[in-house]
Amino acid sequence: MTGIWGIVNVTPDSFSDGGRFFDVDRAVAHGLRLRADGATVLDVGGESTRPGAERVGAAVEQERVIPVIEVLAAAGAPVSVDTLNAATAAAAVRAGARIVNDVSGGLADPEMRAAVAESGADYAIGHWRGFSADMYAHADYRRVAREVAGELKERIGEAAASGIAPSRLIVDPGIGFAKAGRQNWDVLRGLDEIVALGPRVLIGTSRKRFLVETLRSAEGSGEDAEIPESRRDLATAVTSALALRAGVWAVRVHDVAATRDALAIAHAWEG
Ligand code: PMM
Repeated sequence: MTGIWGIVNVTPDSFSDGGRFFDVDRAVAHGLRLRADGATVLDVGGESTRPGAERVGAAVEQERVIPVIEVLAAAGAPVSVDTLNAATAAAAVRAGARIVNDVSGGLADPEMRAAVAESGADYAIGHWRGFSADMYAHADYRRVAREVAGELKERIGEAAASGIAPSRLIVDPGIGFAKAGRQNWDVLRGLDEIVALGPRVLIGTSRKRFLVETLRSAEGSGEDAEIPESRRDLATAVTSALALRAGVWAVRVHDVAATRDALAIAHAWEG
């Protein structure tokens, strides 16, 4: 059964939940709600990675995520921490997180791999070519899926060399990270190259810009046309069903209930 990572953003500036959960109690309640909706992992993050986002320090990040992780883990939920910082990863594992979700795959913080190796947590490594502020400057590819798979293979090798057992790894092609528009579709179309790497595969398409661009183009509306959250969540759920068919291990989403339903239907189709 394809896993569902429910997104718990504890940031005041997340583009997709508008900072509504920037408060421990509310973030915890939101996480528990996602768990009840069918999330298999709750992915707690305190630093927005949306295009152009400012970085926050590790201290602020930990103030945001650690109390939330403590409560969710104590409630029995499998928790991952979405962070680029080794110190935050280590603190999160001490607070009960079982997975470190590093969208940079170890490139953002030179201490990250050692911290994860030491922690005993599973390690999700994303495909990444630079911080959000200028990541589109690196969106230059000849064959996107092949290059993403090749770079992830390097990250897998580095993680293994740091003492992280291959069975603890999860790989993510980093949809939207240093990839513009249709390059994301090229990655999704070539997911078999990522699956062939060996580790479990995670993907995150939820509410992302490339889905919005596709919906706008389908309806013939302009670049600034508003696409409500409900439509972005429906588009996301469709990608979840297609990800199941592509052999993906888990999808990372905001609307867990919609993806749960989409996966149930896709499963029934598969038989
Ligand atoms: N995307 C975002 C944040 N964290 N983690 C993984 N593993 N994969 C992703 O695609 C991913 C991620 C950015 O989206 P958000 O700001 O809506 O959380």
